[in-house]
Amino acid sequence: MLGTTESKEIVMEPTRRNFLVTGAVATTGIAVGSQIDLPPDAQGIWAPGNILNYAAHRLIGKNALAREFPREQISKKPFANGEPPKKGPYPEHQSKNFDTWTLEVSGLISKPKTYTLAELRAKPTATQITHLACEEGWSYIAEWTGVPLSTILNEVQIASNAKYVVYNSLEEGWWDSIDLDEAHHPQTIVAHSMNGAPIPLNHGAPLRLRVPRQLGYKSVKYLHKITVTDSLKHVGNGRGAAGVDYGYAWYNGI
Ligand SMILES: Nc1nc2c(c(=O)[nH]1)N[C@H]1C(S)=C(S)[C@@H](COP(=O)(O)O)O[C@H]1N2
Ligand SMILES: [Mo]
Repeated sequence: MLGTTESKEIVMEPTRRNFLVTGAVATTGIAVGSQIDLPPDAQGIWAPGNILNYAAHRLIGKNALAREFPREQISKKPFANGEPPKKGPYPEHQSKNFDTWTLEVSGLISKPKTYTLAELRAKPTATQITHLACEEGWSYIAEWTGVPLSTILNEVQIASNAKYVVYNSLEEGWWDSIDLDEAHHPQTIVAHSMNGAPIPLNHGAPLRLRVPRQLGYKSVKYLHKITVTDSLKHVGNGRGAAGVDYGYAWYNGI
């Protein structure tokens, strides 16, 4: 699972390292001055790069849009990385055409809610044709349609001290989180359709959080649970995402 880009950084030149550390210290100063939180994975050897990347994006581009493409550029054969779970509750939902699938929303909100798939499909949608890039090097362009995450957050009424949205796959070991800027961003959507049809199994049926401003691994498939929180310290490994343990940065803006 360890991305090659990350492993390269282990042998980085001392000068580059100094630059990163200095840059990160400077950026951390700016970030603190601008009241940007440090990313939850600002620990250990990746801290300088992680802090730099996150703070820079938050300072200069928090409302920037991910690039969108014309329909002709949709990939004919999008590559699916992996298959849905063959054990646990997933196959049962699949055998019922996902009629039993739900999305539970809880945490620091005043109106906890468990959405059925039908309820989500009935909501006003946002559509985007965006690029999904894996850290391993391949990528594809697809059209995604779904409910803006902001619509859901507004409905459940998040608390004023909320800071992060944690999201879980029904697939064991896959969870991640984003800050509220990313969560409210218009291109962050709870996708239920891909290229005009329900999301295919291997691409995350029936729901996927599409986070097009970051690398592919943030777009968690088989989405079934969302939790709003003020801190990631007590969630899972305390570092914001399952993938951080495998060397994926918590924030990886593109
Ligand atoms: N539940 C789940 N979500 C996941 C993954 C996964 O294995 N399981 N892989 C991630 C990675 S590393 C990438 S690059 C993309 C791949 O999306 P694709 O299968 O549509 O190509 O999904 C991300 N979301
Ligand atoms: Mo990936």
